[in-house]
Amino acid sequence: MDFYYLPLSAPCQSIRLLAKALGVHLNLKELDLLKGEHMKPEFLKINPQHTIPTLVDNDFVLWESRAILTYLCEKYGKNDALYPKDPKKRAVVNQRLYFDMGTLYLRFSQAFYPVMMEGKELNPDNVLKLEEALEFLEHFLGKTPYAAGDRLTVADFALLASITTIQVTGGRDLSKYPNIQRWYNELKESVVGHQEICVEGATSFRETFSPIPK
Ligand SMILES: N[C@@H](CCC(=O)N[C@@H](CS)C(=O)NCC(=O)O)C(=O)O
Repeated sequence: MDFYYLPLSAPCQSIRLLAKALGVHLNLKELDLLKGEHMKPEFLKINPQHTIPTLVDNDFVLWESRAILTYLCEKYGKNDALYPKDPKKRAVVNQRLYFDMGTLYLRFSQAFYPVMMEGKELNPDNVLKLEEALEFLEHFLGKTPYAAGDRLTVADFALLASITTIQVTGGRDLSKYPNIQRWYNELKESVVGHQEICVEGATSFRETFSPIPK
C-alpha cells in the first residue's frame, strides 16, 4: 500500500503506529507540503482534496486519517480487538475518534496553528477551549483505562498521536491531567514506534514553525 504522508503530521503518525501494530507494510511516500507537493497534478489525481494522510490500497484510495484507521483494522486486523464489532463498543470507539477529530485536535489547531504558521498572537480563549477538551478526555480516562473502554482500541492510536503533538509541539503540561498522564505513560511504553514516529515527528513539527508561548 502506498501511504502519502508527512512525518510531522499527527493524523499521519496515528496510521503509521496502527500499521506497525497490525503488521501491515506501508510504502511511505513523503509529500512536502511546504513545497506544495500536495498540489501537483499527480497527487490531485489521487486525492482531489489534497490532504495527507492518503492511502492507496491497489485500486482503492482513501483519505481522512480516522477513516483510514478503521479501514485498516477491518481489512487487515486478525480479530476485532482494536475495532470491536459489537455495535455499542464500536459506537464508543467512533465517538472517541470523532471527538479526537472534531474537538481535541481541532481545538489544538485553532489555538496554535495561527501562532506557529502565521505569527499571530496566542488567543487565550482558544487555549481555554483546548484545555476544556483535555478535561473531557481526562474525564473519559477516569471512567475506563483506555479511551473507549477496558481495552486498547484504534481510538487510542488517534488520541495518542494528538496528545503527543499537544505535549511535544504545543508544550502543554499534562501533569494537571492525572488520568491522561497515566494513559499516556502506559501507551508511550507499549505502543511500538511511538518515540520514533510521534515524538520525533512532533518535535520536528515544533522546530519547523514559530515557537508557541507557554
Ligand atoms: N481530518 C484530516 C486532516 C487532514 C489534513 O488537514 N492534513 C493536512 C496536513 S496535517 C493537509 O494535508 N494539509 C494540506 C491541505 O489541506 O491542502 C485527517 O485527519 O486526515
